[in-house]
Amino acid sequence: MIRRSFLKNSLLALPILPASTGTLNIAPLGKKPIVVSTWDFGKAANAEAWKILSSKGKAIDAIEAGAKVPEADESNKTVGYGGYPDRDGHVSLDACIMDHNGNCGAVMCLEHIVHPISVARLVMEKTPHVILVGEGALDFALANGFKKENLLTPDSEKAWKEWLKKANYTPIINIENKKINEPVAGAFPGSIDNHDTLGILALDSMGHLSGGCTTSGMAFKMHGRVGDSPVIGAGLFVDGEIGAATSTGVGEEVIRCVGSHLVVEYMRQGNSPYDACKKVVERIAKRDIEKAKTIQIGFLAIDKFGNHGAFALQKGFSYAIRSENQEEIIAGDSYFNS
Ligand code: SD4
Repeated sequence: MIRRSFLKNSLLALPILPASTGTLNIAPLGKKPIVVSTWDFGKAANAEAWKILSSKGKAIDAIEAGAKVPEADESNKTVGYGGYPDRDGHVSLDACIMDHNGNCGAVMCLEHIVHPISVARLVMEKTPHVILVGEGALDFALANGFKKENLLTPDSEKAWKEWLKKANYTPIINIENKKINEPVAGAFPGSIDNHDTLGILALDSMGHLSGGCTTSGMAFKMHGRVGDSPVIGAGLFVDGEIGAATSTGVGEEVIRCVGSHLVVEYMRQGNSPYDACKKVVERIAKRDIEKAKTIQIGFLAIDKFGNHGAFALQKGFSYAIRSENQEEIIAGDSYFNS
């Protein structure tokens, strides 16, 4: 009893550092607003989101603004404009967005529109639905003033044509994950050489959480294939009372365990964001350890206090943070360490 109150008093007296690896879920002081994003390219997304968050703007606006950065970046081959196409040469995009009240919207297999995150937001705000796909999503975007554009850049077209030389068109499950056919030999999906989905989570100065996820999906995927990114619960989940999570990597494996929702549920049970991400990665690894060795999956989470953490199957995963005192890229821990 005495020891417990001493501990409690000590914790009150000292500033609490981010519980990135601990199990205690204690609110650190002054951690909002804050934005975290997957991968090192999340840094540029965070910078844009930060402009809104730092002027007391809403998390949902910060998410959209941040996600639009890699979507418009031609050099990013796995999100938006310039993303690698599917095996038939179509650049098809997936995105979703969610706020602290459970409002959400998603587009899947959307072609010709540079900013799927903005279309997802309109689905959330202007329709009674959560998901629009393919041509329906495109029609909706065009009806709302989005411009139809060619998203296949010369660079991505070249990479696709190279891939076609060796590709066996016969659909093979997860062929896009096999090293031999990867655009950059030797790279796991999601490795430093094969960057992928942007997952972005923000806590604004009002204490409201929002999240977004945007991707062109696995390179040279089957036409019509949708991964975890635009699937609420899989690629993204936000619960305003608990926290938010997002994922990157081989989407099929994330969908199988409704990964981001599971991360949030682990946080609800009192786990730190780091521990919650780790538990889900461990579950994926345990289900099929041989498969787990060959793929990359990473989770990133934030709780309603601004504590954040991440965990991945393979080394090489990173995430970017932006808050008042912090702008950095953090290397995520991983299940496999070699
Ligand atoms: C997907 N999770 O489509 C996304 C893309 C990705 O490494 O993150 N690829 O499955």
